[in-house]
Amino acid sequence: MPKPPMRTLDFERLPDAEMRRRADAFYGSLATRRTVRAFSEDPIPLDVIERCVATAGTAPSGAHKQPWTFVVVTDPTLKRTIRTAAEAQEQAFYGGRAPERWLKDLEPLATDAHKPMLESAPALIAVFAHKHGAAPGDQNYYVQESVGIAVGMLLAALHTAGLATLTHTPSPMGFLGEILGRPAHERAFLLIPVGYPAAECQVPDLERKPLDEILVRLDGSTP
Ligand code: IYR
Repeated sequence: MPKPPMRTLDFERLPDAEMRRRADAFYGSLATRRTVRAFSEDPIPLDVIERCVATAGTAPSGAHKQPWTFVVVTDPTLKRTIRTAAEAQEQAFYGGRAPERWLKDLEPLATDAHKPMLESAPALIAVFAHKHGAAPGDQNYYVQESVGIAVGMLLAALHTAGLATLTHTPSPMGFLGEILGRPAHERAFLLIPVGYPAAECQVPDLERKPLDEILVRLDGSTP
């Protein structure tokens, strides 16, 4: 078998102090990210969204299949159609489809079936995961993981660029592919309203788990 083409990695080793400075700076910035549910209608520079989608597209993926499509919706009519369809699902969810326990767990977030942000946010990014390739027999691998990583990078990029987001998951989300005319091998993964927060935007007063609760160290030093 011939060897696949390879090239030398472009990688810069940094001094420890600089690594810490960068890690702390990135943490400091991302720690201020909050999910936003009240958006200003002010327009945003759309090329910034496109630059952030380019960052998402640098994510690793199973067998480098890059199984994602990001549809940026700014058309007011389409946004309204999406809102109407999403609210129909949410009404069913909050009105009985969701188990009591789930609704109780959502109480601290103060969410409900009304989704005005799907119209007020200047842009919606609909993320689609490719269940398989477009051509017959074309497989994809670790699709959920790959698209999840890409979305994480997208959210970080948008936050870093000064934009607020909501990771919205109307369920089921099949209506998105229909409204946006996506091919059958693409499955709606997430709907992300993007914009500036509304003036006086309120967010739940939540705590994040401390490092000691999320990090396990197995360095061989403890008996
Ligand atoms: N999709 C619904 C419900 C919802 C579910 C979870 I899990 C959340 O973290 C937040 C909301 C909604 O968007 O309201």
